[in-house]
Amino acid sequence: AVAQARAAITAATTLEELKAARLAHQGEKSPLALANREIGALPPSAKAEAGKRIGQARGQVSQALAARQSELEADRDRRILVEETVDLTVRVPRRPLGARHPISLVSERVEDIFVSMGWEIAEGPEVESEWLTFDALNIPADHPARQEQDTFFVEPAGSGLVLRTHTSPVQVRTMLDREPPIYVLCPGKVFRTDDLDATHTPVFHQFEGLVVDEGITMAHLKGTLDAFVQRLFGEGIVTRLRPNYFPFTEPSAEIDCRCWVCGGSGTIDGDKCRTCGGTGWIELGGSGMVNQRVLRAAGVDTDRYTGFAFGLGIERSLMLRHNVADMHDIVEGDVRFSQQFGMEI
Ligand code: FA5
Repeated sequence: AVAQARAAITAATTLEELKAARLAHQGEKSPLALANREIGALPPSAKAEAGKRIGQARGQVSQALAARQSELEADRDRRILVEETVDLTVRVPRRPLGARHPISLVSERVEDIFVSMGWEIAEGPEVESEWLTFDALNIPADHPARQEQDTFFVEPAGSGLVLRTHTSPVQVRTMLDREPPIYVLCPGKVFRTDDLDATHTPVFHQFEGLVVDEGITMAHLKGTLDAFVQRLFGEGIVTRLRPNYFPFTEPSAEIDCRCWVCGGSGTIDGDKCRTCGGTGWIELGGSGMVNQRVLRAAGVDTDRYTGFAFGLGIERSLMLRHNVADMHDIVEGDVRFSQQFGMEI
């Protein structure tokens, strides 16, 4: 019976199997337990000897069980240590990192360029008064230019508030706020009821430049724009000033850059270039000498001071600088698009 028990105990490879072996060889129905019970029926002379032998046998079985028990427990502990190991070096999925939007990067770069020329940054609200957005800029209610900049009006009708259609109201705010000499850059978000297409978006960004000082001429405007464009886009970039009309500047000029997709030819493989609409030029913004009427409305002494101003689209600047062919990429907010630009532009 001891040999059988030992065999069963050794054969047990798990704690469950050992439990079964213990029941079979140490339990109430085990051969040794049965033998123990039969001692009572033996003649008195044989009782002591039988009791001793069965006691020894039960002791041996107990020992074997205990030994196997601790072996199997040690096995189990080792296995748990391996199976439940925490590997602190494993790469776990993290919340994906975002990226700074290139519009922010270009805006900061433009600001840096002007700040390095000694200009200051000025800001104004996106919900702006109609008076500052239009009237003070020589765009009265019946002026056709008011319709040209398709305006979002703020309810209720007649509130006198609009979502600013350009950054030019910040010009007026600045002139009302401080005395010349004024050298400010006003970056910000603007809104128009334009449909989203390859070169337009209803919410876009402009930066407005304003200089008011003694003896300022159109030559200062041209020199400033040239210096700026060369620093933002690089040496080779070609620009042109095209006579134009803005109510708030006189004379006025459109600032264009040569189209970077078709190289200025207006066609790609015989088809009309979609980026510049076949003109070979991309319009960057408007500029001019600040209209005397605007200076006067803002309380500037026009006998003493003249000024120039310009307003450029940041989206257009980004497209030009980084060969972005479609405005959709800029507004859709796909982090993979932003990631291409890194942290600095
Ligand atoms: C103006 O907004 C004038 N305030 C600019 C100005 C300032 C002129 C100071 C003179 C003196 P314009 O409407 O042309 O001008 O817009 C300026 C630039 O904004 C455009 O040249 C273009 O680069 C950009 N822009 C206009 N509409 C959109 C649009 N829907 N999406 C993206 N960019 C646009």
